[in-house]
Amino acid sequence: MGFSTIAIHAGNEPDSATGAVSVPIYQTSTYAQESLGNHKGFEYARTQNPTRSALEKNIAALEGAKFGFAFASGMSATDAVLKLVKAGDHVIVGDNTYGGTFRLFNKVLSNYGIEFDFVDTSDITNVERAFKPNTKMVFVETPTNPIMTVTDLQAVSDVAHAHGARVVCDNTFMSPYLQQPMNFGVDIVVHSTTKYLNGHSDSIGGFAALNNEEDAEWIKFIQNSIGAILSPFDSFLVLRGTKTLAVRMEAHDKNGRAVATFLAEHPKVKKVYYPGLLSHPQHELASRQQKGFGGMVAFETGSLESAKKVLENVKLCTLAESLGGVESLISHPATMTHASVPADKRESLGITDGLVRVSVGIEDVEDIIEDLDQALN
Ligand code: P1T
Repeated sequence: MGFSTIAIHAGNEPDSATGAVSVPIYQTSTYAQESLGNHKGFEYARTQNPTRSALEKNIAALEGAKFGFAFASGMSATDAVLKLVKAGDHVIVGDNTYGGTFRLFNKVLSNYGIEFDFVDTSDITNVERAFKPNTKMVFVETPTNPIMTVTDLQAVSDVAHAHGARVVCDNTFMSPYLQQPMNFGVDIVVHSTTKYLNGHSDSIGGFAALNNEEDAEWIKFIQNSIGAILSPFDSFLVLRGTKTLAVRMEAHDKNGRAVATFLAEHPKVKKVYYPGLLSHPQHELASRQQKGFGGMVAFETGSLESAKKVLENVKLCTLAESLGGVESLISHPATMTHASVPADKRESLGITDGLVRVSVGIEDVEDIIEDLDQALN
């Protein structure tokens, strides 16, 4: 079956009670039991909810995974996946993840005896060198937020598996439409469904998809034990969102390419970070690993002052954190999404005070370009 058919039908069976074509929002905390221990597979809504189950089947199918779990946010999905490792274990992480992921690993989980090393995973020799006898997981984001560095997922999977470690990929920037990490040996895919999967900037959520049954049992146990579940209403919204994922991603990709090309030719722009450009150092890898390049573009204006001018003079693009919605958003990574990354580390990664990030929406692209042009000028 094709991607759009799966997106529209997986998990979306007509409701067994009423025949409703759209999966209902089961807004309930608990379920009546006919007699003691005799129920319809649903006992308590932290543990199971039909709206959430439908979404879990849907996104798992889109990632080509057997199991899927929906969480209250992207961060809680990542946190649940990190509960597969224990105190004394070592995790290799890409050095340019979303700032919140860095914060969770560096400021929270490191307090519980988990050891993290942050390396540039776009160079496989850095990954090879970072392995220790206690390495149990490699966590990558590709392309990275916001510098758009691409990691070779097959190469990382091969190295990690040779060391008996799991590979986790945060696929938020691509969505399963543009990249399916499991095709390259990745064990677990995480998402902030807040972004492209929901696609309409009206829900916070997260997801973990995987094939290993034992790991899936543990993540399900964690989901129920900690309770950072996606609500029925948010599950409904994301399920509605994924039905149009393919058409939205095509539009984001088309507009993203056009905006990146425009920026690359603009005299006020010093550098553009977009894997779809021939000048991107991993353009060839991105072309092989991804079905497209998506709607995330970052560019260097040269100074905080120049960045501020762009950010404060746009009219169509909205100055806001987040990404992946139908509307174009513009942000300043150094003070917004990556403020929790130390300044010297930010600087070395290229997250300068002059860096601006655009989540290119699906408006008419001439209007987005005209807006950026007038703000730059
Ligand atoms: O916000 P939340 O749903 O918890 O997702 C966190 C997250 C995880 N992974 C990636 C790659 C992300 O970009 C994010 C959230 N990012 C933003 C809010 C942002 O503007 O970049």
